[in-house]
Amino acid sequence: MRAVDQPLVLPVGRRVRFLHTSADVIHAMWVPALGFKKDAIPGYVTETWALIERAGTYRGQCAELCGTWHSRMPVVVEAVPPERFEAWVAEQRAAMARAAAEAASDRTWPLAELMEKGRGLYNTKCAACHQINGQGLPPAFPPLKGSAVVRGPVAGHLAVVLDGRPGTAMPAWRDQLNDLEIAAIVTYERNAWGNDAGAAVQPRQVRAARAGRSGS
Ligand code: HEC
Ligand SMILES: [Cu+2]
Repeated sequence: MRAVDQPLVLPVGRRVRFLHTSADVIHAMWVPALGFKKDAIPGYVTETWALIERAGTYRGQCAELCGTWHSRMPVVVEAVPPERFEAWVAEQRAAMARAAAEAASDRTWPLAELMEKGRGLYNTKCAACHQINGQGLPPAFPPLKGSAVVRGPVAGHLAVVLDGRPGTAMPAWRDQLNDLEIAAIVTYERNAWGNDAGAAVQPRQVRAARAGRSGS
């Protein structure tokens, strides 16, 4: 419960400025060894800084009681020499550029490839509520196995995923995931756990669904 998928990599010996905000409720990312603790508040930007003197792994967690998943908000900072930090930034930029190019391409993806990508994304982004086995935790979190939305028309399924269900815990994923990621997750949901659409949803369908709603 103290490990993360993506540690925060920072350079030693350089003053680092942190800008905090939140997309949902108030959190406070706190790494005691670095001395900073500041609320991250939706609609505000708060600021702190640190100067890390020694390379190594620093651990922390959310220090503001923020909801059901408060116990699952670890922070891991990997402090590395500046040259390694620069190399890491360059790698991240290159990976982001590759991912953006891949997502923007007009390629038609085979079902199996979307299922593979979709399983990984679903398990990290959606399974906390809907569960790995798609059965949800009723009545709070509905099952997606056998769901009328997931087994129904693609347009309705995409609308729920893009815009969420305002007033419920179901978030809008429009600004969190790109077209390829949403296509992969929706394809996975439609073909996993005995849901048997038998067809893929392509990134271009997600692009069209986005455009339809925003009107811009
Ligand atoms: C924080 C919890 C949470 C997370 C994370 C979450 N959902 Fe949901 N989801 C909900 C809730 C709650 C509902 C039911 C909303 C309502 O009452 O209408 C829902 C409903 C849905 C529905 C409609 C199901 C139906 O039969 O009405 C779909 C489809 C869906 N979610 C897909 C996703 C996908 C895809 C992801 C990940 C990208 C995701 N959800 C992540 C909480 C969550
Ligand atoms: Cu939190």
